[in-house]
Amino acid sequence: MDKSIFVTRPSMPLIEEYIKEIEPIWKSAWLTNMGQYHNQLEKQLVDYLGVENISLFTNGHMALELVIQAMNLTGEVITTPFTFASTTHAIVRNGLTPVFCDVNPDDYTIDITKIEKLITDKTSAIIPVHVYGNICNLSEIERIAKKYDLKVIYDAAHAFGVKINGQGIGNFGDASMFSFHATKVFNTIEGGAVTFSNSKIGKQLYKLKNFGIQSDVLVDGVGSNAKMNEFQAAMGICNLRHVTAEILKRKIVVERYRERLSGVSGIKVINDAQEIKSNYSYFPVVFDEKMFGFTRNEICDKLGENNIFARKYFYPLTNTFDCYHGRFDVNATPIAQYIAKRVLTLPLYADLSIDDVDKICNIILDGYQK
Ligand code: T4K
Repeated sequence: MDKSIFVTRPSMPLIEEYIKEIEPIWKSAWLTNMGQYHNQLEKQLVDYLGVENISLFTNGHMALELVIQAMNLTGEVITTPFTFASTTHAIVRNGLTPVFCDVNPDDYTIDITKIEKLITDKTSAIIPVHVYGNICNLSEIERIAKKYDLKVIYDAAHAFGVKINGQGIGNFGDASMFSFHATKVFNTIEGGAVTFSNSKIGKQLYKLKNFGIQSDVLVDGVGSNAKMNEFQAAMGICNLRHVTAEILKRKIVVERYRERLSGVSGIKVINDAQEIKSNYSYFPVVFDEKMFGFTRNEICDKLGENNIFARKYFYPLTNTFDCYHGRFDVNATPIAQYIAKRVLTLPLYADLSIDDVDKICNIILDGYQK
């Protein structure tokens, strides 16, 4: 049987490199609670991401939940349903109501022409998603947020290291959340971060991820526990040494996919925008069954029969989840619905060989009639 190919595989340092990195922990016996590795990684990420402020978390989801809490949002938050469960859950778990805006059909980010119609006197923020690392329309979102006095928190879980006109993507809006999960371009096993513009938010975030503790004798916030531990941070320090090379390897994989699949009738792939330095985090393909001759599900099954496990990110839409049954109008986001039914994210990771990409493309194109 052929080896299995999964949608992704974590980038990892050599085991020797990680062991060398963590050895001092046995002397210091300092395992967590904002230790030396945590602080070192924070500094290194400020440089790498080109941002002013950062706060590390035990995972991306808690980072998002707590930055929403730190902003003291109320009422309604405009967001998109074409995302991972985390984005919507983080809003709901803060006692807020997500109001779903449709996505645009070009890059599946929030449709900026539809935001203003959704704003009411209860709206306090917009939480757009840089889905697959595709960057939202930053200037238009900023214009709308200013006009209606709304906070903006970007879900940048997929956008680690992405730059626009040379500027780190974590510099936009009031804050951005990055995920450092094992499946991401850069990982700390589990992990995440918030980058933010106002240093007051930093103090709030620090407290919220550490039980609301201000000092030994003063607890003045209802905080959680979402600290990144030293083993996670050490993994991050190792992975950060290699991340630029890993992104380049991903780029080669993506270029091969594009070479094989662009221009095929009924297959939509997204190309790099000129002003964007991409991180090549995901490779989504949208199948129009009428033109291509096969449905997304048929292609997904065919790949599965060959031990190739592509994923239907992001199907189902979060506004159709069972846990939200009857709560949202599932027909309010028709473009997102169209894409979610047809999208497949193909395997993509730094060590995926070009032979494997060709094998995947051959299976996809098998039986396709020009
Ligand atoms: N916002 C957005 C837009 C997100 O996409 C995410 C996470 C978040 C927020 C929240 O960030 P975190 O709290 O996760 O930091 C995976 C990831 O677990 C999740 O981080 C990610 N988005 C989501 C898109 O994908 P699953 O449920 O699909 O993971 P799983 O376990 O099925 O893994 C996918 C494939 O990856 C496996 O088939 C094989 C491979 N894999 C996975 C793991 C965990 C490995 O090779 N090694 C591993 O250790 O959610």
